[in-house]
Amino acid sequence: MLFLIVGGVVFAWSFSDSWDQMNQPLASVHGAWTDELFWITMVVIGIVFVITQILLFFYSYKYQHKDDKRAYYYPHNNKLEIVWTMIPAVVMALLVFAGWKTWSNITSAAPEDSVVIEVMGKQFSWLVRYPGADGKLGEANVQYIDATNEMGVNFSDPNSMDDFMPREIHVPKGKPVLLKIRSRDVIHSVFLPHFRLKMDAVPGMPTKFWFVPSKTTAEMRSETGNPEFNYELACTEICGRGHFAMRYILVVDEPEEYEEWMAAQSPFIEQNPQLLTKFATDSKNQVVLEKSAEEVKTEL
Ligand SMILES: [Cu+2]
Repeated sequence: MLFLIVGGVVFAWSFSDSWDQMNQPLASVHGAWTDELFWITMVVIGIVFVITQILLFFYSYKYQHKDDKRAYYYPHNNKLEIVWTMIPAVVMALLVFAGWKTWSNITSAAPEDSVVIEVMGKQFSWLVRYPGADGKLGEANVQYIDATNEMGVNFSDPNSMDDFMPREIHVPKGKPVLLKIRSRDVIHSVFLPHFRLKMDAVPGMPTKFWFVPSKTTAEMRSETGNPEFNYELACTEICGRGHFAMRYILVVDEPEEYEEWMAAQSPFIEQNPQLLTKFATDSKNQVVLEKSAEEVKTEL
């Protein structure tokens, strides 16, 4: 009985103590569906958990061995078997069905007018790329990766010319945002807790996730009363020694502010023009690596 009481108190304490960390304020449209499902599931299994734990400890106390007491022989009851099989089966099926419905809504195709952002995990940081004014990400391939071109963008692809790699992610409030997720080395995982967004970054297997942010960073700062508040992208897959350092700031702007920010960004290739010389291509459009600037100039 002591176990039941102490265990119950610790259980309740762990809930209340970590409440704020576990329940970050919500800032996305689909997050409301996730939260609803989470809380329905939590309440259902919470009630069952509490009842079964109380019975488990209480019965083992009540029916403990006594010399003058014999156990009642009660081998089988079909009705009871059916009841305790059917009820959990139906409840589980309903929860699974609701989860599947919600998940297929969340992972439906992103709207055409989504803001597209590429996020690439590497040991140990995030690399982020925007498609620029043309709205098209240039082609990328691991074979193009070098110390400067960390995302392996093909700079002979015209679509790459206006791609930019900012130090912070900016997204507009109320507009759909599509994250195209890749990894360069091991499995990482994109986690944006305020948006209820989590998706693995898997080498060789691009993944994606789209969402609609519903609160700007400024709104969240006044809601939380914390003027320093920032949305954070964290890696949520233990990926090596520097895993803890994989932190990236995400800013939700009003749409006008977002447009201003976009206009102020300059293409990656403008900041690193030396990459162009590496990407002088032959007729088959194959990259000739490590060409000097002089060689390229003479060829041109
Ligand atoms: Cu990681």
